[in-house]
Amino acid sequence: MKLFHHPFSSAAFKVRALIHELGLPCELVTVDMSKGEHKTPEYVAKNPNGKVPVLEDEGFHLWESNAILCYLAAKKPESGLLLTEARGMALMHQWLQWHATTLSPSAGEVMMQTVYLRIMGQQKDEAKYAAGLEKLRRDLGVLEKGLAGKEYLCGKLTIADFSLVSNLLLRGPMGFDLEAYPNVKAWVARMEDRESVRKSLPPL
Ligand SMILES: N[C@@H](CCC(=O)N[C@@H](CS)C(=O)NCC(=O)O)C(=O)O
Repeated sequence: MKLFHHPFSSAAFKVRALIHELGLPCELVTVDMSKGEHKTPEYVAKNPNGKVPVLEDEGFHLWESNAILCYLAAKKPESGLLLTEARGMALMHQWLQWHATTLSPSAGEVMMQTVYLRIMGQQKDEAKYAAGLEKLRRDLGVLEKGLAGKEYLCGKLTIADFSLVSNLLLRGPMGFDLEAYPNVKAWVARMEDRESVRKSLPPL
């Protein structure tokens, strides 16, 4: 297998972490987005969205990081990271979809206005940053309630934990902390304790 990724992409981070967690053999191919490698015809043939990550497995191409997590975890059902029992599976997808539709866009705006613009040598737009941060705080409130009395989102470790934590790892450079969200703070610390997560962190 090959994973086309970028070290600073939160969507790629979660896939790298799961690959390490599952011990799957996979070559990491860095896509140089500063050179527009993610928009070349060759790359767009793998992912018509022109985004990272993309997984390649014997001619099969898969994009959307949460779908990639499902595919990889299905290769190792004994890991228990992909829930199959009706309520567990539904809860896992609830969090994966909430991530894709809600947490990832708000965290993405904050990430854009801080880490990405800084890498590109550009100034942040303070109004967009403040708006992103407000949405992110609202989402952290939802996560805080979801984690009440639980070590992990679905009661046990699943791919949903790898997915959602991906947006909170660069909180320092993104300019927020988790002090107001003790359940989230403890859960992130639990995830950051995992070797698979530590090995996959962006170089910041
Ligand atoms: N929903 C997608 C998001 C992928 C995504 O937005 N990737 C970003 C990096 S985190 C990217 O490649 N951006 C380049 C672009 O939009 O041109 C997923 O989860 O895989």
